[in-house]
Amino acid sequence: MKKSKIYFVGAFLLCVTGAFAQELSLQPAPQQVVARENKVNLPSTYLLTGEKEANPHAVKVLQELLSDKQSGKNGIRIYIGEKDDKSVRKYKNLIPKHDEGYYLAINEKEIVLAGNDERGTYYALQTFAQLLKDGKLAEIEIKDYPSIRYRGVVEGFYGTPWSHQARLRQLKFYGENKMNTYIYGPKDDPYHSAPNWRLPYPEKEAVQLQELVKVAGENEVDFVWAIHPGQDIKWNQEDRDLLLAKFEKMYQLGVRSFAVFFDDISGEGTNPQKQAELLNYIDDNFVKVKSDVTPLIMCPTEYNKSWSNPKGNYLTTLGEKLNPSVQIMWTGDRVVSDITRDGINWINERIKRPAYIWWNFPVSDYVRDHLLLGQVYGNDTTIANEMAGFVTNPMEHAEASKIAIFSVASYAWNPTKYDTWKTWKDAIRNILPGAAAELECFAMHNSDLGPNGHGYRREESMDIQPTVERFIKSYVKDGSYEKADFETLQNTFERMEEASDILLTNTENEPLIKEMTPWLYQFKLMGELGEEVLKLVVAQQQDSQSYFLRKYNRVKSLQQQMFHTDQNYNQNPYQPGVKVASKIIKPLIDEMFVTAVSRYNQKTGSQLDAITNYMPHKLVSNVEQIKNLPLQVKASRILISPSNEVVKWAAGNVVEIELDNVYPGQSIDINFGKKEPCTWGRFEISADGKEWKAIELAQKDARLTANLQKTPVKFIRFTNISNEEQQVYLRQFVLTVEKK
Ligand code: LTM
Repeated sequence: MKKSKIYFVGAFLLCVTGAFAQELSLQPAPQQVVARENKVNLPSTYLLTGEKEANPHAVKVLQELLSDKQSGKNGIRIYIGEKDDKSVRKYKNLIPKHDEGYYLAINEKEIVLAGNDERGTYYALQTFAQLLKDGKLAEIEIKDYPSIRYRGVVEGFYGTPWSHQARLRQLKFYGENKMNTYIYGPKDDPYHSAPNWRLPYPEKEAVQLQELVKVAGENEVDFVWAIHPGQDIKWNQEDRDLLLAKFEKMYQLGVRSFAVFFDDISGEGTNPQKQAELLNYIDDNFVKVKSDVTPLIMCPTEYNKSWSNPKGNYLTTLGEKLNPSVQIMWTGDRVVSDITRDGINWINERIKRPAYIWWNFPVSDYVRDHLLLGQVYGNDTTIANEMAGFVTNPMEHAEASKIAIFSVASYAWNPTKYDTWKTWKDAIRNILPGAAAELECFAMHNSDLGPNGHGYRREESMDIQPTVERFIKSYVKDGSYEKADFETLQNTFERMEEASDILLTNTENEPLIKEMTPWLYQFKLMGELGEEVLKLVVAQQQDSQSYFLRKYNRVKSLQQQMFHTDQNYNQNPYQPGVKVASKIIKPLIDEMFVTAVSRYNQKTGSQLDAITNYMPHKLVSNVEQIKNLPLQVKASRILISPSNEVVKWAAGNVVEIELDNVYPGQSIDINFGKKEPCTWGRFEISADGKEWKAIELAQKDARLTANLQKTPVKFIRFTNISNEEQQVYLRQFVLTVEKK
C-alpha cells in the first residue's frame, strides 16, 4: 500500500517541497486533499464515461483539456458526472454533501470527476485543469466545496461601466476561479438607475446583455441584473407595474437572478416599510411565480453601520417585514470596511438573516487617480457561516481588478485556508504569467488609496518599508546611512523603471496594459526620480557643486514631467490625475530631496527651491462625510474632491476652505445634486477669517454660482443655516481665484 498523507491544503503546502508542491498550488485552496507522492502520466488515450448525463459545461472543459488525446478502449478511465449519475454512482459516498461540492480522484487507473450537483462537477473540472500540467498529474484525492454559498463580483461602482468585451473576459475568469455570481449594477448605466430604470434597454445593449447571460451560464455564473430605482420611485401601482415590466423584459433576455438597490438615495425612496412592500410584491408576483428565478437580493439605504440611525428602525423594519428568502446586502461597519465577527453579528441580529456582503474593495471610484493592486486582507476568516454571500465591488479597470477578484475568489471559497501573500502572487502569475515579476513590482507599490473620505487605507511597498524607515531616520538626522540600505533603494528604483518598460511593451494581456498605461508612465518617472535624488544626496555630500546642479536640474525636469502626466492623463472630473507609489516611495523621495537641497543651500548660501508638490490649502469641516475629503488644485481652481454618497449635513455644520494666501476671488461653483431652491445654506467669504461677507448664489437646476469680482479672499465657508439635517450630494465645490 502506498503511503498517503491527508492535509488541509494550507498545511500541506508547507509540508511538501520542490516541484511537487508547485504543481499542487491550487487556488482556491480545496477543503481536503489526500496526496500521494508519485505522478501519473496521462496516456494518449482515454475512455470517458458519463459525458452524456454530466453537466455539459463541465464536459466541454474536459474535452478541451483532452483535445490532444484520443478516445480508445485501452485508455485511462475517466468518470464524469453528478452524484446520482450511473457513471459516478459508486463514488457517491465520497462526494461532499454540500452545494457545489465535488470529489476528484486521480490514480494510474482512473480519473474521477464527480459533483454533488452540476456546478460541483464543473468545479471538479476547474481543479483538474489546474492539476493538469504538461500532461502530468499528481496522484491525488480531493474533497471540496465552498464555505460561502454566493461568491463573486458586484459591478456596482460609479464611473465608466465595464465594456462588453471586458465583461465577457470577467465571466470566464469567474468560472475558472469558482465564483458563481456576477451582479450587474453599474451606477452610470442609465437603464439600471434613474431616470431610465423604467425603460427597456435599446436594441444594441439588450443583445449584449443577452450574450452576457448566455456566457455567464456557460461559465456557471449566475448573472444577477440589478435595478436602482430609489431616487425617483413613486410608491404607487404604476411604478410597481413598470418595475415588474422591466424585470419581465430582462427575463426575456435570459436573466434568472435579480436585485434591487436602494443605496445612495435620499427622500421618499428611503422608506423601509415601502421598500419592504415593493420587494415582497416582486418576490410574490415575479420571483415565486417563475419557477426558475433565484432568491431576490436587495441593497438597503442604510447599508453600513456608521449610517444606520441608532434611534431609527430602518434595518429592523427590513428584518421583520421582508420575506425571509430576500437577501440583504451589507458593506460592513462603514461604506468601505473589512468584515469582522462583531460587525456581522450586529447586522444579522437586525435583519434576521445572514448578511450578503458587498465588499467595497478594490473599487476606486472615490480615489480615481490611484490603482489598487494590493493584497486582499482584513476580512475575518472564521465567519463564513454568518454570511449569505461575499461579492467584491471592483475598479472601473476590469483587468487590473482581477488581482483582487482572484484573491476574493480564494477567500470566499475557503476562508480558513486563505493565504494573503501567496494568493496575491498567484493572482499576478495567473493574470500575466510572462511578466509576473514586473507586475508584482508595480502592484507592490500601487496598493494604497491615499487620503480619502472613507478613511480606508492599505499597506504599500512592504518589501522596503524597514529600509526606508532606517534610511530616512539616519539621513535626516546627520546625513549618514547604511551602504546596504542605499543600494536597496537604488535597486528598487531601477527595478521600477525596468518593470514599467517591460510592462508597457507586454502583449500578453493588452487590455490590462492599456488600463495601466498612464500609471506605468508615471511609475517609470518615479523610478528615475528616485535614482536621481539618490545621486543628489551623494553629490551634496561630496561637495561637488556642478554635479549637484546638474542632478538638481534633472530632478526638476522629472518632477515637471510627472506633473504633466498628472495633468494630462486620466482627467476624470472627480479625482483627475495619476498617482503612483504614494504611500512610502513618494514621501521618501520628497524627503531626501528636501533634505539634500536645504543642506546644499545652507552650505553654499544658495536659494534653490525644494518644493515637491504639496497642498497649500486646508479643508476644515464638521460635516462627517466631507471633513476627510481631499482638496485638489487645478491651475487656479481649488476643489473639494466630490463624493458619491448622500451627505448628511447637520443643522449649523460648516464646510470651510482656508487658502494659503489672500487671492482676488473669481467665482464659486457648487452642486449639491438638488434642483429644489437651496434655501438652507449660506455662502460667505473672508480675507482674514474674522470678518465675513455673505454672497448671494444664483441657482440654475442644481448648480449654485457667484462671480466673486476679484474680492480678496483667503477663507470661504458654506453653512447649513436651517434647523434641520440636509441630505445632499457633493457633486461639485470649486473656488476659482486669480493667481499671479
Ligand atoms: O457601496 C454601496 C452599497 N454603494 C456605493 C457604491 O456604488 C460605490 O462604488 C461605493 C464606493 O464609492 N460606495 C457606495 O456608497
